[in-house]
Amino acid sequence: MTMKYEEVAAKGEFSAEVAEWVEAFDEVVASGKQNGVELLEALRLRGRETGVVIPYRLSTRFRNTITPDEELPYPGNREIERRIKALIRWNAMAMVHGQNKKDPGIGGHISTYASLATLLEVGYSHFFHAKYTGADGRELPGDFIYFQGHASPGVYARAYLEGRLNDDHLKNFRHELRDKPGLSSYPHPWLMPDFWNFPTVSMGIGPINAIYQARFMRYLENRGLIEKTPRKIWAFVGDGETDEVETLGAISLGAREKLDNLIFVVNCNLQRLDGPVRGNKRIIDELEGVFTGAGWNVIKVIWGGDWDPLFARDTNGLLLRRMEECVDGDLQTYKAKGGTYIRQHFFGKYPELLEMVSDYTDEQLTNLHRGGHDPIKVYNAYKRAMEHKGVPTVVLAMTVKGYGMGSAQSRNATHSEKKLTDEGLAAFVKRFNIPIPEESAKQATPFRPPQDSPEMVYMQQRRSELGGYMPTRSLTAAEFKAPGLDYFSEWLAGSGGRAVSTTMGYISILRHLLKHPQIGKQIVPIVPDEGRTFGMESVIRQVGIYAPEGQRYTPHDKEMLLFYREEQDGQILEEGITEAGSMASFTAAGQAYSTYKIPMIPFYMYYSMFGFQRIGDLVWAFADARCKGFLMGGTAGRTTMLGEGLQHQDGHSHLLASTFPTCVSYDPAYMYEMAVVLQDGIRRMYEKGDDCFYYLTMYNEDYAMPAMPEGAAEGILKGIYKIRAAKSGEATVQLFGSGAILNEVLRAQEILAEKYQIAADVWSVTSYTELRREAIATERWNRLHPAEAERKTYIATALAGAKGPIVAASDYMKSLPDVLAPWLQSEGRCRLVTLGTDGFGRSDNRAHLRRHFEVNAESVVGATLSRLAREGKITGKKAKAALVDLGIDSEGKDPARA
Ligand SMILES: Cc1ncc(C[n+]2csc(CCOP(=O)(O)OP(=O)(O)O)c2C)c(N)n1
Ligand SMILES: [Mg+2]
Repeated sequence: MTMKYEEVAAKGEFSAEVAEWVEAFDEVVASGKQNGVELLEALRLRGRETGVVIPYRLSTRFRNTITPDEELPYPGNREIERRIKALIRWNAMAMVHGQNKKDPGIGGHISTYASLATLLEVGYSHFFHAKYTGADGRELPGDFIYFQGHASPGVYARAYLEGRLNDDHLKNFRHELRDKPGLSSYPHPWLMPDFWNFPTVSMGIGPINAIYQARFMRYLENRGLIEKTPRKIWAFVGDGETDEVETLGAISLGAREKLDNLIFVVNCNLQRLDGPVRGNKRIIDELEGVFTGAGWNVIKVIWGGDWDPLFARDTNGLLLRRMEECVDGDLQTYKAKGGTYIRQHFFGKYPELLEMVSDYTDEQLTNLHRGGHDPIKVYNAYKRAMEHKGVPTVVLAMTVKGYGMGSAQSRNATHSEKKLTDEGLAAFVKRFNIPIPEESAKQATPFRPPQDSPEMVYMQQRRSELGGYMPTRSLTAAEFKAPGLDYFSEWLAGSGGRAVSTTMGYISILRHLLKHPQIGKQIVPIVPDEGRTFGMESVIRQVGIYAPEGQRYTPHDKEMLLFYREEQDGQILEEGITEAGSMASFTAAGQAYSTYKIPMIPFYMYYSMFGFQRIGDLVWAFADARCKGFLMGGTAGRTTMLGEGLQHQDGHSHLLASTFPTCVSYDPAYMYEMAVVLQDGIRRMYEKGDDCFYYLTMYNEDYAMPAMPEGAAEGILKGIYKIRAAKSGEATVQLFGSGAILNEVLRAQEILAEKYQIAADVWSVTSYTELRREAIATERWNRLHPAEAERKTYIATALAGAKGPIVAASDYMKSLPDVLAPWLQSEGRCRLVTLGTDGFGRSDNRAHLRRHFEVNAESVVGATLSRLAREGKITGKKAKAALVDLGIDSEGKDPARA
């Protein structure tokens, strides 16, 4: 063992007595490393007892965690694997380069995969299991891999060699809209549903989803829904990507819940897009500290094997010290400039080091590898990671961005490199020994050796031993029968005059669903520390909160009926205050129908304000992953969520929801509406198999829930139905209401009739978004079929014969009803008058909030009369007097601007 400490001791920093102690320690270590660990642990305890506490250092020396003497020999054929890797490198490069030559600006990345190739290939040849075999011989799903998204050309290139993709695919990289099938830029299950599982390319999304995936796997195991297998979740993460809060923000969950099924590999190529990740520091040191602090097992793979002989010569630790003097910016420059520069500036700093490499040529110095490019080092790191028990492992692998790309290597601009020069391509082919003529090289022609070549045989054999190709996304049509509408009869019947909120109503539906004999166990209630606010105590009592270690304490409320119950097989995921974490759980559960072949039905309930606007990018990835489930936005509505004010009162989540192509959103007013939507949602997603998800808003205002009017179900689902026709006479005005504001609209109908003798119909609009989508689709069809009979939109059909202006009010922004404006025209004039809650929320009670935002019954009446005056149906004078009468301040501040 090298005594690096001697170097410090030599400077006289330690006393002779300390030196003796260190010597004794060395002897203990010589008798076994574990003995050394025990001794240090004992000393630490003793130190604490005697009051000697040293500050904890979370990063160790800048060298590999695994020493050469601990390394296991490589189990594969290195030479063949090197050739396979070279072929993949070439095809990835040829694909991107070729496409950019043909279609300048189409983009793609070549330098990230160049740095990642060994890290992936060692996995492909020796670790990534496509499937496992269960105890009864059944085939079980394999490992999950979260690839660095922009390394996808390398993943495609391997699939091409494997024969899963053909030349046409490669030719159509980033050309998805042609007659031949194309390859998506990045991992998008939506676009390549047989290939990709996990969308990763938005930085930070992959890592947090991987963590919660690992936890969800344990959840399914602990609940007995899947068999325990040694399967792993691998997440390949960029070092720049670790800047994202999502990447590191949830790592403590890994150790807390003992997720030893999770392996992070951070590709530390020291660069991001614009420049160095930590030019003035070392990202590996920083990440080592962060992950160690979070309780992970950290394995550093910094230096390649060709440094080992130099370390062996480094008897006084000077080489390591020199390495530690360098910051990442230096390390990047060395790789960009090569051997001569390295000799002069790295080794040249100390004569002893210069001497150490005097028998090395400049080329040899150029080619001193980094750990992430050395299969033996990587293999050993992965092997340890696989075997590590109790906590997750992070492999911090130092690599070179643009590895092997000649003058483009390790340059700040490397990330954006899409093409090499013709000479660069020829040099690449030569360097990696690709057996193609120079001319083909310059044309960036893909190359696949014959099926019976040693490389192909070896590669196929490795994959077949590991269970098949990866990534692969597949579905097995699971038998699923959704409960019928009669299962929800309790909510269709109304509350019998009892005042309840839709939130409470939802909780009672959830409890009912959890009891369902078939699908009950597949329901996954998810909540971020708002369970009690939402009245979930009864659900906690019913199915328990998931806690992998059970409940290790006696809850203080144990004697109470609704105590805080944690169980190893608890069904609720109570995530704590993390909407991102909750969303990641929702994602793991929402794609379980494909990843685990179990159609789990997640219900994620949260404050609607902290949904789309806070974690919208995770929702986007959720949609990309073809996930299913129910987002339940609680305490919805800018005026219904009272008291809390500006940052709590949501008046726009429905607009945000409308931007997600597969999100079906509803703003139900009554429980029967919610029941109809939930029933149909389960049927549509799980029985019919649509890859969509639902967003429902829920209010915390108590009011009586009416029974479902006859025949309302279709309209509820389509987005609109007439809920109360004018009591007497034909209506001359149409009123639209949604969510809790529907009650205000119904009150307005009465005021209009009683005080102003105006007959109005009231419509419940459950989804402006769905109505608009239908209308757009119908309109598109009409546009594309000008010679055929025009089709009628649903909104037009529903409103057929309904006369007069339309006044719409909701607890959301005016833009929401406005999305229907194009279909609500009459004689060149828009019939629609919109009331909504534009502007920042305020702290006050509902009556004041609704008056302020002009969505109370009086405002609806005022808006109606005002419009009738403009249409000449009543006099302006009468309308003006009415406004005064209704208590509306015509000169008051505009809430949208105030
Ligand atoms: C949320 C988000 N922000 C920005 C980008 C643009 N982007 C793509 S790759 C990249 C740099 C990635 O650097 P790193 O994670 O170190 O990966 P490397 O390519 O170096 O392996 C950036 C900023 C993105 N994809 N996602
Ligand atoms: Mg990087």
